[in-house]
Amino acid sequence: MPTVREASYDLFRSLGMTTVFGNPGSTELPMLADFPDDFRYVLALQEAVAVGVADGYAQASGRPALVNLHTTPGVGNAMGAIANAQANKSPVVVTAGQQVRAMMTMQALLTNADATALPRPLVKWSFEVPRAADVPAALARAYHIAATPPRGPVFVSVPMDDWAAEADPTSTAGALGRNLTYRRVPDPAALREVADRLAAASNPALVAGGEVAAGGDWAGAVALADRARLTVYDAPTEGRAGFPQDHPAYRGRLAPAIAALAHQLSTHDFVLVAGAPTFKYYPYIPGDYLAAGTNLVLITDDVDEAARAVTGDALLGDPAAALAALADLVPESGRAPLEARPAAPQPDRSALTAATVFAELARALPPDAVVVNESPSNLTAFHQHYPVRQPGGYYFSAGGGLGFGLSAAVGVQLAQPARRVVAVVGDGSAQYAITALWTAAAYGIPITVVVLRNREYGILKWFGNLLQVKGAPGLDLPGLDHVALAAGYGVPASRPGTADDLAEALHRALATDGPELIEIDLAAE
Ligand code: TZD
Repeated sequence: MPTVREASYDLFRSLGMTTVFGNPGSTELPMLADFPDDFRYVLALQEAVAVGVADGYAQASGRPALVNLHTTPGVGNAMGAIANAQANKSPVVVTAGQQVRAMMTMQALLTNADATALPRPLVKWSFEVPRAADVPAALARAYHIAATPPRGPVFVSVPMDDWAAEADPTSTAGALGRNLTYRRVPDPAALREVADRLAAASNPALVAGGEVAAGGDWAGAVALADRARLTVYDAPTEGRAGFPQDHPAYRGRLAPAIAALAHQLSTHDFVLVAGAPTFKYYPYIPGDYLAAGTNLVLITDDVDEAARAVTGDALLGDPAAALAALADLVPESGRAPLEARPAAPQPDRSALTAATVFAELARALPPDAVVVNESPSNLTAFHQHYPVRQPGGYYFSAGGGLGFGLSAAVGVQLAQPARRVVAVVGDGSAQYAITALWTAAAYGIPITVVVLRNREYGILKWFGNLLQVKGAPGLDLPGLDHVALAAGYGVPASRPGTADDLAEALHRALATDGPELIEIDLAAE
């Protein structure tokens, strides 16, 4: 009779989850005992980093990623990253250790007193197995829930004595080898109606959300935009790109403020939003959600997203499949294809502004490179100067929790060894997951980290102006030296002072087989 541990590893293997991201404590050691040779353990030095790495890995591999955390304090440390994974719709299977069953009632040290309540609002399913023998069945259920759209994190707490218990052969056999098809096809009649509305519109637009390309390609979105002559935008505060940003029909990102967004869409009589919430706004600038003549339809596989949308009709189903189907349904438009916007003027190379840095990145990186962005005050400059050209080429945390950038870059690079991954992070943001540098160095993960040092929480000063807040403390960050920090974690680093030096440093970093860090002292625009 296999033990719970043996049966669980058989299950993980059958589900393709042979990498375990984690940070162990004594309550996790029974799970990690006799760790099988065909599995890989990726150690993070803090739990938020473990989950952030797994989030990047899950998104970039398109499959659930397995995390193992320490009991209460470990899960507690990871909460911000679990919130990010929820917003990113990232299928992360979080397991955590728990005290032995015999000592849970007396609440011995390391007992997670209310294990399932701890991460509850952030996960799709939170569970502690009533019977040790059913741990493999619970893990299988967790995997399938995480993988079903809308995808997201799940949590299973496992008492540490469960791993050595005998697995229930019947429930284990039931859990192994099941195949689920997760994609939901939209209603054909409703799709037909959307196709008719698109065809009848005089100036239709597509807002391509990140979920459009979550399956790894955006061909349906491109085919539909080309055929129906759609003007294409990114959704505001989106975590991924859903459309090639060097396509002539692409017009940039929508503003995250209510009135500004309505204004941007006001020339369109019909707007199709696919794979993004309508809309994720911030800050609050009140106004009408849409101009009087603009009609909107949302296509999403997230029931809650459809229900809470502030305006427009909604159609439930897989957004990529829906766009591909619509491309077949709509007639070829008689309108002329859109011409590309004029390119943004090349920034002056004499000073290392954010714009100069991003223009250098756009020059240096191959088209299939991946940028993980966590540089809050430079987001607009980034999108002006760095076009995302291939699916999966851009990640940003849709949850807004800092620490995603450095961690997710490590996970994306592990999932996509053939692509070069660059993390672009602010000097403030870098601190929330700085130990990810150690993981990158320890496992030879060849990310390039570009730290933009402005010695402040720049975006918070910008918000301070907007909100007319004066005299707020805690917004300056003097004295951070990332070249020295990188050295402490075993990552080679440099601080180029000119655009030419930066180009050379990037060239070097992109050619090495380990991580490198480049710190830029940002010049003001
Ligand atoms: N804590 C966490 C976990 N997430 C957050 N988003 C914040 C705090 C608040 N916050 C922001 O939303 S942006 C920001 C903070 C502290 C400043 C980031 O500083 P930076 O970048 O140096 O990385 P900028 O470009 O100077 O703003």
